[in-house]
Amino acid sequence: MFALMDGFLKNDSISLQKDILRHVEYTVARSRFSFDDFEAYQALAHSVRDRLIERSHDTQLYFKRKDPKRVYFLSLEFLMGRSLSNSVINLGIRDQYADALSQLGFEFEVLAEQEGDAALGNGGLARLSACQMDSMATLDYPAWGYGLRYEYGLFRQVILDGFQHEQPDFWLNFGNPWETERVHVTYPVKFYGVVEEENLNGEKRNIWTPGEVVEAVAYDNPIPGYGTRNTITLRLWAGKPSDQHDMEAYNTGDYINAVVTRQKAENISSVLYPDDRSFQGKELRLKQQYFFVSASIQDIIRRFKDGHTNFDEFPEKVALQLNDTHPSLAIAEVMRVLVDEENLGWNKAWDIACKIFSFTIHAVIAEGLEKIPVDLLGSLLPRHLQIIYDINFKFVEELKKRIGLDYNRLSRMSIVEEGSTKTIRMANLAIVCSHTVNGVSNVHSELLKTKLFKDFYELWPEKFQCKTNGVTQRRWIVVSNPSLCALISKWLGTEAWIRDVDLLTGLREYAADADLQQEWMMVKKVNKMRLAEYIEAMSGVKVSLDAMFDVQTKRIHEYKRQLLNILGIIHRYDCIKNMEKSQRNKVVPRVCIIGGKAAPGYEIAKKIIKLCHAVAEKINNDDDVGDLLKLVFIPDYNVSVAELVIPGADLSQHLSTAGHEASGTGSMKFLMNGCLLLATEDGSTVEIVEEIGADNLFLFGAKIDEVPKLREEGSAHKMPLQCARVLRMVRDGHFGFKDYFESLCDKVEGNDFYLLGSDFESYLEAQAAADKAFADPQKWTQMSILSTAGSGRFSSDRTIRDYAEKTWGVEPCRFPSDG
Ligand code: 26M
Repeated sequence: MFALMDGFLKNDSISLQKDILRHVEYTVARSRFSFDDFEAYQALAHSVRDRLIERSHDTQLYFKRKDPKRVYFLSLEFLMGRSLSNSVINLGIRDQYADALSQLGFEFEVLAEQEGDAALGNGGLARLSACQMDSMATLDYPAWGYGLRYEYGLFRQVILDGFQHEQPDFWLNFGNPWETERVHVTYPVKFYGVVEEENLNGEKRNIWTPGEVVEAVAYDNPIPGYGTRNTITLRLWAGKPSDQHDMEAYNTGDYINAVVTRQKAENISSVLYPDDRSFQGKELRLKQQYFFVSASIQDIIRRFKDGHTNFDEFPEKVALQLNDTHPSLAIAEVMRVLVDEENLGWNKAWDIACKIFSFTIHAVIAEGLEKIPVDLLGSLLPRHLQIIYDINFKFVEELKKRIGLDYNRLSRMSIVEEGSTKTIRMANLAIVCSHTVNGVSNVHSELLKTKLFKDFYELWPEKFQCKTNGVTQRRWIVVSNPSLCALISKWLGTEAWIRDVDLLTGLREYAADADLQQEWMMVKKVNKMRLAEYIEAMSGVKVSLDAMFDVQTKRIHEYKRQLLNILGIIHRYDCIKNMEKSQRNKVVPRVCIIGGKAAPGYEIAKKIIKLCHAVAEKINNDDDVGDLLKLVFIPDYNVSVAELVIPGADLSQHLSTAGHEASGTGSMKFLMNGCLLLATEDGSTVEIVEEIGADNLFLFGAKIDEVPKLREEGSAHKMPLQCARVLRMVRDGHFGFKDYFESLCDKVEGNDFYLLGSDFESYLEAQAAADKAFADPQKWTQMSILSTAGSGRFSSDRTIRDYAEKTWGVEPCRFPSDG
């Protein structure tokens, strides 16, 4: 089996060239003498795909032979972005491909731009899944990702007259060269119907007769590791009509209806829910959750049974990671399969379930947690509702023995919430069954223990862990910032930091070195140039490269306070306008860049986008201000836009009201790219401060424990004058649309839940400190180098190693080859 250790395919540039031409001719079906950029991209992608497939096969066969414990990462969202550059870099053959292409008259970078994003997720949680897949592959863990193959990814944001409009993202339109459809890997997934108790030889059995069956088909997406031959798989499920179920309908003669019903099956995986806030109790969403969970569990059990007969060994071979509550029906599904189909008996099944699940929470507030109406669950998944009731009954009985008849506490901890609509608390279910529960930063994990899940922490302190988030330096430095990557390797004298990111601390000793600073500034300049070109192409605004590029890009949310940023920009504009002309040469010029999508139903967030455009319109057309201040909104922010924006940023803003951002991962990407942070002490920022020191970034605002008191005090009396003044400008119609913006102003001047008023002065001070630092290029550059040097802790490699060792109990399983 290992005779051809490094595979059939050769990677020298001549072989790659032939390979690309072969794909032009036979896969893309164009003449090898005449093809355009897109066709060249397709052929190139197929050539890379061949290499990925070979490595996946090798990896899977090797895992099968070694039979290690595997970890299965269950997530309803993965924001993978583009795959081409990332793949060839991880395969270690980017330069060879670039050579091959240039001989054919094409440029690698240009072809890479042809690829669309795979945007099967909303924001932080979804991009985190993608970063973690990269780390699991690179660190050689025997891991699988499981998710849904949405036909429509996150909506495309189109701005018309400054307003957000949503357009469907039919991303599979031109085919997807990275995936492989596995026509033989399909499972029936059941819905609706009835459960009947049967007596079989004196034993009670629950028989679920479904009302609908949909087939789940696997689509495999290879995830190559860097510096290893290991290539793991992200398996995404798509809905297909099930023949098994249709037979009856055809037999009854209702042919037309039967065909129409078949079509409905595909709806399950058709569209990603675009809200990253809360649960709305929609049936289709619940169907999506169960569909992907059921197919994944069937797949995992099939793999286990291929080689094992005794379920006692299951926990030694399987770890299941729940990415938030979205996949937590997996718990009820595992119980159903073990009890109803494998006949293990409840206690044994429960014992197994409790050993395999672990659970990551990404939410901060109780309102963000999923609660499924019992009526909905009972109609869609009648057997699962029974199982959840049984789990809860046993849990509450046990709890009574441990804590006595404290009914308040019992009802808080119960999986079932009584009330006008009875619901299932998915987080409680996940905590009860998981052996470990973790938050995504230190402060968030503490908050889980002291507030959100205090009762559970007191019952099971040993379950609670912290896994501070991280991002992959392969995507966020090597792929997106090749010039910085080369510079770092040059000064460290090695590329080893790409796998061993702690080595970045080696840059610290050169932070004051004039030569490094010079080269560092050059790299930033080049990246700013790329970004400036993009801005001009998107918005027509010309920006000065000497200005500070100040960026806030993330989903639009009230708690992330893009409004604070915009009010600060209005204040800056107002100051410049009121300044003596002779004083204006002291102003540090700024290009303020804001980008992000608002959930389609989130009215206030949409108004913030409109306000940004209205203010930009005014400022950018004011010749009196010129290059001293520009404001641009970057439309349709996604992974590939982030790859362009982040390397070009001088300053980035992370303004969440303290206590509201569980972690925040954008900040880590900016940090790696030598961008200085202006931030509140929230989520992972607290840990970033520990790594790089408080004097290496610009902190402001109320701290987490000050927030409740400030809220109690109310806002009116502490509204600073400058803030009142900018709000007045908005109210007076300085930027037009005064009626439309009224409700935004009311929120700040009303109860000001997100504390814009009370943080405003401190925010302006931090901004002034940033201006001052930027005016001293040496100092700024040194801080920039120290930011990158201190970013190693925020690599997803660290996070994943921690999960593997402390949560999953899995070990690396590396295919024996040179890479
Ligand atoms: C739930 C139900 C129905 C439809 C959508 C959802 C839903 C989807 C995504 C709810 C929340 C979702 O994401 C939340 C999220 O992205 N949380 C962020 O997770 C990051 C990674 O841990 C953290 O860094 C951020 O602080 C946190 O806000």
